[in-house]
Amino acid sequence: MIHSRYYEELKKYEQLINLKNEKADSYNGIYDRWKNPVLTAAHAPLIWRYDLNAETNPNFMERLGINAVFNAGAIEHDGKFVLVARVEGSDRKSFFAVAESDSPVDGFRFRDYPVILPDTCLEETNVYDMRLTKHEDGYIYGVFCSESKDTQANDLSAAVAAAGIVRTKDLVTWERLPNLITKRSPQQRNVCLHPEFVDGKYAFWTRPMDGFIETGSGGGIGFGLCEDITNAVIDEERITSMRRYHTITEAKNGAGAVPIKTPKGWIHIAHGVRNTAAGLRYVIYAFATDLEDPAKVIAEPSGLLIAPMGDERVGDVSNVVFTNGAIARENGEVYIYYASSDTRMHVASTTIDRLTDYVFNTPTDPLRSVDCVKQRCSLIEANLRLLGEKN
Ligand code: M1P
Repeated sequence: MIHSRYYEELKKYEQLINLKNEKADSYNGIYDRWKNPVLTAAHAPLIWRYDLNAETNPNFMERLGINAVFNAGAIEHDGKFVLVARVEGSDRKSFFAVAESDSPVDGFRFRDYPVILPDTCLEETNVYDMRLTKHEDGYIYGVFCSESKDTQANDLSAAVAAAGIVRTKDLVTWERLPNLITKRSPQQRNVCLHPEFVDGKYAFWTRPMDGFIETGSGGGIGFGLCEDITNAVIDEERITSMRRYHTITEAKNGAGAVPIKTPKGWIHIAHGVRNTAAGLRYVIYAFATDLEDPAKVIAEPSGLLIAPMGDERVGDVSNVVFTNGAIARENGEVYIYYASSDTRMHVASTTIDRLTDYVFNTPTDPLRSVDCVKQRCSLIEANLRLLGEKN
């Protein structure tokens, strides 16, 4: 017999899923934030968490809790907005689950079952942060972090990060391919497959790292080519968007959403990390690369695009915003799905036109306070002149 409490909880759950979203008040002309998170732990279906049977669960307890839902890959598929979220159980292990909606900003509902990844990598303990690429070869690829225990180290928490690869045509059946091998980088996280062939090869955005947390000598977001996606090996990685002293990418950075193709270049929405007395601070930033030579950075607006704001600042890993998925629609709309503080998913909306204007017309970072002041003074001067003319 189904526990009577189930129906009460179901009512609340349906209210949450059917909650209409609205734009937040904040304005910057670049994008609109939306008030409600699009996915949270409470969006996990009740059948994932409770045993509904009144005999085996008389107190209607959560048997398998969900701790957080964040860092989702995003894609438009069969007329739906689809997020493949990182779902973290109370046991700290993450898995992937598909949530979809007819709307880009609300109504996301998880499918009954999580993604069943073929268990081909026996040392793998945890999986997370899938980037979804609709590749011109006809497959949808998911590239994610495959984490294993570092058995060579004495430290109990030492881990090794690699890029796992799956592919699908229907988001139901997933074929697992061997993990990416980067010959010059011992660890990889935040790897993303480029949607087009480059010089007839598969192209990956990588993040060379010496260790699991520290990128060490890794200079920024890398770019590498491989002949065969079913046995992906990258010999050389070229550094594209670099880490720089006293900028938002000083500690590390990483590819985010799959690059968006625009007439002026590929627009990248990535994350940058700096260290503070309160720990690492993650923000989202943007840059553009060349259409002919996608590894060549051609525009780098100064500073951050999205920083944690209000409630977004607090969560399991506070002071973090992180994206690994955006949907650029044929009509020019762009939805940036981002997580806050490794806890929940949000959306910000913009357009290709606005993003292009932002990326190509925002001044670059002059890298020194004195030059930043000069940059700001010339803006103020031009504005005062204009206002003077008006009066
Ligand atoms: O905790 C913040 C983020 O940390 C990692 O990102 P990076 O590899 O750049 O440090 C990832 O594990 C990500 O999942 C997480 O959101």
